[in-house]
Amino acid sequence: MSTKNKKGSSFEEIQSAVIDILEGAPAWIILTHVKPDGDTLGSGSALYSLGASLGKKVFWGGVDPFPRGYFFLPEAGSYIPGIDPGELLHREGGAAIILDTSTEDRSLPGVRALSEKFPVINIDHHGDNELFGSLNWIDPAASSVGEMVWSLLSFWKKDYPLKTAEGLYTAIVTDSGNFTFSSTGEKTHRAAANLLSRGVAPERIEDLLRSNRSLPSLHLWGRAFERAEIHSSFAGVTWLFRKDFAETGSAPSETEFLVNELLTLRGISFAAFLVEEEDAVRASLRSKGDISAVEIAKAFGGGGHLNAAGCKIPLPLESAKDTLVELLEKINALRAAPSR
Ligand SMILES: [Mn+2]
Repeated sequence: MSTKNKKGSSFEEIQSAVIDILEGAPAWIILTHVKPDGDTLGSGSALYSLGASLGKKVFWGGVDPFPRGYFFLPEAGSYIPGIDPGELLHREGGAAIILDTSTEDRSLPGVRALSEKFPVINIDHHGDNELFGSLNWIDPAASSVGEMVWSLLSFWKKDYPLKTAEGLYTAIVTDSGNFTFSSTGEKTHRAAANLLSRGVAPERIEDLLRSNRSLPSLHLWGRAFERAEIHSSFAGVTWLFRKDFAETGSAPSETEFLVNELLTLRGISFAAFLVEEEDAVRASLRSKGDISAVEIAKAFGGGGHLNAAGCKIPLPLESAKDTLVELLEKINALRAAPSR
């Protein structure tokens, strides 16, 4: 197993450098990615609780509003939508910590420029991370940033509050697909076991996460399920129009995990969920077996992990879907060809 990051330092060296910055900084400015998910929010909430317990001035936020489904996170109430990290770093000093964010585009504008003047710690598990921090800790083998932050705190030998443990557990359980995705390792389970020993109640988190659905979002998912199609016998595809959100009264954030349902179709090893946005279509892609979701995302200028990726297709929804289906047919033809 490699312990080197892209800059050639071992994880222990990077973790020590992260700890030095966090210990020395009077203020922590924690940043989550666009369309925030359970990993970025759970890890962010966890670090917020830790910083507060250490007497730091802590701020956290991101580009987008806080999604309703995660209001239960201990520090949800302190999240600042549209946070201005530049203004905070100038005013408070300290360091910024960017979580689960592979590209500058997915963070707040100007973050890369800030890293020339201030400590900006980039913690991520996407292999295609653009290393835009002043310190970059990238571990593509980790199931989640939650797992990485857990290992950081274990290495640090810091005691931390239950709120931190709950945030980390939420991050890990959501980003590992309840410990089922291929990125789930022994360390993922060790992290979870340790968090349980610190008082996390898994059934409580599960109940907050899943039994937390709004009726409009159930109607929204129904529309997507009704349209679902199978292409080239291996791909499940569905989509939502902007009007579906308006007509059902759902928020854009209420589609997290929808794409995973397509992968439960018998014989299906690739899933694509398309959402019409103002000027493009946002595609969430999932895969298993020999299909690479990230390769398909890259064909449209996107990125992500082997089995979970995304991209933006600058076309009307129908054309975006047709273009994707054509690509899937080509992939299917290549797979069907006898190997030699
Ligand atoms: Mn993640």
